[in-house]
Amino acid sequence: MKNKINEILNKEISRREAMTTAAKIGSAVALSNAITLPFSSVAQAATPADATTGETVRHSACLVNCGSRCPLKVIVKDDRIVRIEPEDARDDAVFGEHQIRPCLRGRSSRWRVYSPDRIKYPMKRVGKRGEGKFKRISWEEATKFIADELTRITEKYGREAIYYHYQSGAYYHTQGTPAWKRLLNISGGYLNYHNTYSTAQIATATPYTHGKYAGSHFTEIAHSDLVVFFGLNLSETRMSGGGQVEEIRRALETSNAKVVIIDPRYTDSVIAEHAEWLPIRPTTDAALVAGIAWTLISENLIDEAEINKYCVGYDSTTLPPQAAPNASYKDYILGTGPDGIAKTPEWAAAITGLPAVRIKQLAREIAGAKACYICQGWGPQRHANGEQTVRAIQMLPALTGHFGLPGTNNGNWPYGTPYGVPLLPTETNPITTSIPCYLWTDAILNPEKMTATTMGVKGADKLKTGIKLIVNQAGNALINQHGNIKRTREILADETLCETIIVIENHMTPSAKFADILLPETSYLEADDLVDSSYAAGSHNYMIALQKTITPMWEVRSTYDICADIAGHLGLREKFTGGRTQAEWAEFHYQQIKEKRPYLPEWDVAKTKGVIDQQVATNKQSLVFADFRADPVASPLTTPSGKIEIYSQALADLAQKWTLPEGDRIPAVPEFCVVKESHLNKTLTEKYPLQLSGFHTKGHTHSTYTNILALHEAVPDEVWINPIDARARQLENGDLVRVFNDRGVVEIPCKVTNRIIPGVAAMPQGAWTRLDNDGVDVGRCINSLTSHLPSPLAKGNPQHTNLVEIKRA
Ligand SMILES: Nc1nc2c(c(=O)[nH]1)N[C@H]1C(S)=C(S)[C@@H](COP(=O)(O)OP(=O)(O)OC[C@H]3O[C@@H](n4cnc5c(=O)[nH]c(N)nc54)[C@H](O)[C@@H]3O)O[C@H]1N2
Ligand SMILES: Nc1nc2c(c(=O)[nH]1)N[C@H]1C(S)=C(S)[C@@H](COP(=O)(O)OP(=O)(O)OC[C@H]3O[C@@H](n4cnc5c(=O)[nH]c(N)nc54)[C@H](O)[C@@H]3O)O[C@H]1N2
Ligand code: SF4
Ligand SMILES: [Mo]
Repeated sequence: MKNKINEILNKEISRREAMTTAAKIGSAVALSNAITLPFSSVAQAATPADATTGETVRHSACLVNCGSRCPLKVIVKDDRIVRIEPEDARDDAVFGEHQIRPCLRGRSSRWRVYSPDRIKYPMKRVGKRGEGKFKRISWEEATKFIADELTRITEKYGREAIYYHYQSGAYYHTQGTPAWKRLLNISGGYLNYHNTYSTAQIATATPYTHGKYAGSHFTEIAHSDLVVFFGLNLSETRMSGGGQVEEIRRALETSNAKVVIIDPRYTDSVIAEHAEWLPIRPTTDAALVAGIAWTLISENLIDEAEINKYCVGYDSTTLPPQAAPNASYKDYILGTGPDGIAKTPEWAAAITGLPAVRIKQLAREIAGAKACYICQGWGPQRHANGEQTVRAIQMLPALTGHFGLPGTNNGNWPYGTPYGVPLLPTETNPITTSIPCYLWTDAILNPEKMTATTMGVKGADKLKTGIKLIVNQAGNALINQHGNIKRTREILADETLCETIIVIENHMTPSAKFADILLPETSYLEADDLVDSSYAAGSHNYMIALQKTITPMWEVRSTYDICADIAGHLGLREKFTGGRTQAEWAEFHYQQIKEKRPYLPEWDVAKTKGVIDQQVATNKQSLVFADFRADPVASPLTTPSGKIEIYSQALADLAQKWTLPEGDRIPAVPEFCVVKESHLNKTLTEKYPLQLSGFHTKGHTHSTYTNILALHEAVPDEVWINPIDARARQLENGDLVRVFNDRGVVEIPCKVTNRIIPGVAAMPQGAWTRLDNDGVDVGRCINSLTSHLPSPLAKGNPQHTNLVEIKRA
């Protein structure tokens, strides 16, 4: 049987063929009937692996970027993965039933390993760039070619021409990204990026208001009576049983707090948290906050002396001396500021789509709550005005005093507390120049325009050279995940711009097709490592040892070994390895941890345990701003004034210095800024009347897991549209539609549902782009519709801000 499976697997099956065959036989994947569906494997989870069946248990983990990190119990027979189960719950005093359960994606990882899309050998491009035509080469040829290209590009353009692209496909500790960064650093460095596709706007804007950036853990909700979430959707985006979704479930069980969720979509979180849904127009949260603030001030629901004790710029008494006398937040809200508009609930209602009466009532509820926990997800900030939305939401706790006390938050998102597993040391990058993560295509196309005051370059006034060599490891943002795919394709297809593209992948993704050199890496089920819990584990943290669950297939290799070989060609092998194998680095890291935690078992035992240790953060680590609340003078924030900066002088200065594109603004107080692509643009909406927002779907993690057909059966990629909008277009649920704007066309079935606000459509992000002969994206990738124009301050991705029209295909 094993030979039979290998025979089928080794046959080069194209993705299209596999899909057609799968459809024909009605099975998720038609590779072999010996491989069962992941869902049936869950049903078998109760059967323990034992000697009589010839099955053994191995331990791995799902290393994708969903913010969680789930251990996987992998059942293996004859060097084949036969099923995946959740790790057993540890029934001890600390964790009770707290089991780190993987979601449907992690449990289907076997299909990632045995996918017909797997890249099996190192390959070199033979066709035009992007065509996806390659020939097999040896590892020796591949690693020598890369070493030579690094040398050639360095000599011709300098080291800033080398770029390590944003990626988040596999959070390894001893291979993958840290290995590449170590190699690039010891051989001369590379052009850096700052901020990410995930949090560009929130991570950039928050320090201006709060300094250090983090929120209270959701465990605080156990002490709240009211919870207000803006675009926070844990039930679909933080699904691990070891992470935040579990944390919030328990906290709500204790407090029974009322939950209000503000989102254009009626998300699974609204259901799971028994919440009230306030359907809002995308990009308008700052207007909602302004309407709430107007009510708070007009109805005398706030304590201005208290606000002025903790904040700068609420009213004219605490404005910095450089500011105009009517530049305060209160002036902005009451209409006595420069724009002269009172931000009444009626004004906010016309913008947000929410009834004025509900906006007023929400203001009263927040003011009247004993302990209100206010938090935002990252959807509201992934917009063209995201920075202002972020700072506006942070106003609510500041105005109502719901911060620094049990049951409260500061309006920010709560990062997990790491366990503390070290990464392979990357050494120091001799290059300090850095570009905003979203602007790498500009750094290829127009490097001369990339300066500190126009495009947010840091560490230098401007770029010395354009990007000429890209390393793209475990990422699909080379094509699929970046805004405006058509534009990206055109830039990358021109070999005179970026001369060399190196891709390291598991699968033949849209990005992999743009490689000049394509290298196959192990999947995490074929790798050894020692990893930490991820950033959405909440107050819970743990350490997992990964074992190779099967022998790595074909010629796939660990990037640690690949990078060591490239280093060898550059005469740097010893410097790269530091005299250790990858396994020895993992052991070395473990010994460092064990020195601080002597109770841990010896490595030989630990490395076979899967989850080695679990901890929970203390209450003090969980609640933010407690010291500041108790004494703002003795325990100031890390802002320039030490207070919450409602008016930011730093932003006012920056707005003076920077050159912004027409229409872009960086106000010093959190104002509602109208974006080019929204319902408020009366010209553009004549052509494209629907706002289109993306969201992170249960069906995949970005584009990882997208090629698992069983997951498509469970969670199809569909565009959500309200029955009112569907009726106007004569669309029925399930109809194949075309979603289009000036940037592209996507063909996708529609889901007609009241779970989306009228006037707005929503599409899951992460499907693999695939163009038909007419250039229509039949792969259903939203980035055929999104724009690449960056937001004003962070120069971040506005990928949720789009206007489209929809018609039947
Ligand atoms: N299943 C799954 N989980 C994931 C991921 C995945 O791809 N799949 N990706 C992971 C990663 S890397 C990240 S960065 C996070 C992303 O986490 P988020 O950025 O929080 O996820 P999104 O789905 O983009 O947005 C969250 C919610 O915000 C809503 N929203 C959009 N625009 C607005 C707005 O203007 N105002 C308001 N109030 N709400 C708005 C969306 O409808 C959505 O329900 O998720 C992580 N978890
Ligand atoms: N329109 C729109 N676009 C978005 C977003 C959005 O909300 N809307 N979200 C953005 C966000 S928040 C993010 S974080 C990015 C995510 O974008 P990326 O970081 O590019 O994430 P993925 O699309 O999951 O691509 C990861 C790749 O890594 C590969 N991979 C997985 N495991 C391994 C491994 O062990 N080794 C190697 N070599 N490869 C591996 C997978 O096969 C996959 O192709 O997308 C961004 N793009
Ligand atoms: S995708 Fe996230 S929640 Fe799902 S198994 Fe992987 S780490 Fe866990
Ligand atoms: Mo992300």
